[in-house]
Amino acid sequence: MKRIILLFSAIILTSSVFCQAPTETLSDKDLATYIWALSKTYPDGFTFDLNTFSHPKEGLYVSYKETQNSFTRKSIRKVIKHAHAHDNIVGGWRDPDTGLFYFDSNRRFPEDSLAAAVQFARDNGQHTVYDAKKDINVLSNYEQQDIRIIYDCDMGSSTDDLFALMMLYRYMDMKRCTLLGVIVDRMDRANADAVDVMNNYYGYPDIPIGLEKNGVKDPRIFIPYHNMAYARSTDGEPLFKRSVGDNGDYLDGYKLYRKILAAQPDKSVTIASVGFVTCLSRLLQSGPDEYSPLNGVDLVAKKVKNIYMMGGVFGDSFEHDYNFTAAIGYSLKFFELLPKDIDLVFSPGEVGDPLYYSAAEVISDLNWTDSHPIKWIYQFLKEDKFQKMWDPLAVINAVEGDQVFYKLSPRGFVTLTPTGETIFTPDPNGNARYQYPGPKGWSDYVLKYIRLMAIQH
Ligand SMILES: [Ca+2]
Repeated sequence: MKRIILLFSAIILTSSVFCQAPTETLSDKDLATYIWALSKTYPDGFTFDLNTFSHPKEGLYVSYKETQNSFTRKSIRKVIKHAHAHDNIVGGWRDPDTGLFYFDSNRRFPEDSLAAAVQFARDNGQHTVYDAKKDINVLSNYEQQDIRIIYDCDMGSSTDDLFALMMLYRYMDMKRCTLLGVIVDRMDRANADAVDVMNNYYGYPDIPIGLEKNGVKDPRIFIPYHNMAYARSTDGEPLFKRSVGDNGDYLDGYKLYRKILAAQPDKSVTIASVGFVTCLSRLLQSGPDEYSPLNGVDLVAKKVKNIYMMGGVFGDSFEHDYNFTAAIGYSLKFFELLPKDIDLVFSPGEVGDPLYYSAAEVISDLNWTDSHPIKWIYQFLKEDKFQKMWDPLAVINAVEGDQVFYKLSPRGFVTLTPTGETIFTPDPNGNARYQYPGPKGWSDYVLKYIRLMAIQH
């Protein structure tokens, strides 16, 4: 009954009194009554602009630490006072663990200032940044973990490899991970040159790039963007900056793995593998060299913490996995040699299947610039396909952490058959888990999250 009365009072307040009254004419006491009523109307949380007396429709919002722990009706006055002295934004959220409703004063950032908002959240001990336009919360990960990632992709075919790489740069901007290097496991230096363009475009020109030199011969190409690095303007100038350039060379992919791993602390490296496993396979089969006296298996066992892979077909279906089948000899060796105490998390294709990012949405999200490598692909190749966002899932999972964004299967071991089927055998001591497909709300959330990353600049 109490709840009904309070809800009713909130509706009355909203509809009859305050909407007609300019905010500045209200006393803080009246405002506090209103904010209290809002907490009953929006038990899951709200953000409220005291200037416009409305729920904001855009912008990023982060709570100030000064109004932390304001969970009583009495404390709302203090929150309002702080808000008046700052951005005039008041928010509230309910802690599901304690049932307490917390009120806070918020700072507003433009939607394209995610890194600044996350930094502010971290400085203020806040777990989340709220995006009002997309109605999603972004984790600030303020208890910063030391996530060191090697990104292994088959750049030069589907564009989801590019979006996953874009997300890694954005995570770097937010200081949520360190990208140690990019391995291109699709042969042809044009594919590594495309990464060189991306590194430069996103402000990380020195991230090392390795290139597969003895991998899958002539793999299928879905979208032929491999010449993106050599795009020129109408007056003949290169469109995109590069740091390796035409005369530079790339280390063989497995060699770069060895070089990077040897220099890292033990059990510290996360690998996000979203292409073939040729370089990983050659790494495991490698012997001691100038970078490490260890063979590949021992080097991986010593340095690698976990691997997040786009691939695998689990559950009831027995289909071939494209990434593994295209390089079946390498893939079989990879599964055979990978030490069984390295955590493996698979993102099967079916999980990313509902994540359509249309060409129109991509171009719209990148409308903040005329010249952009991904936009170029969609504009100049007249690429109008929907691209499923398979690869970003492995990156998101690697950075956001287990079970934050996704549900995983119980543990087990995964083996690969000579025909490319991934077989999962449940075992509580197993090193492998796979991601379950999410509900529609989850797919919408992830796609919004990828799109929020894309508009940052
Ligand atoms: Ca890929």
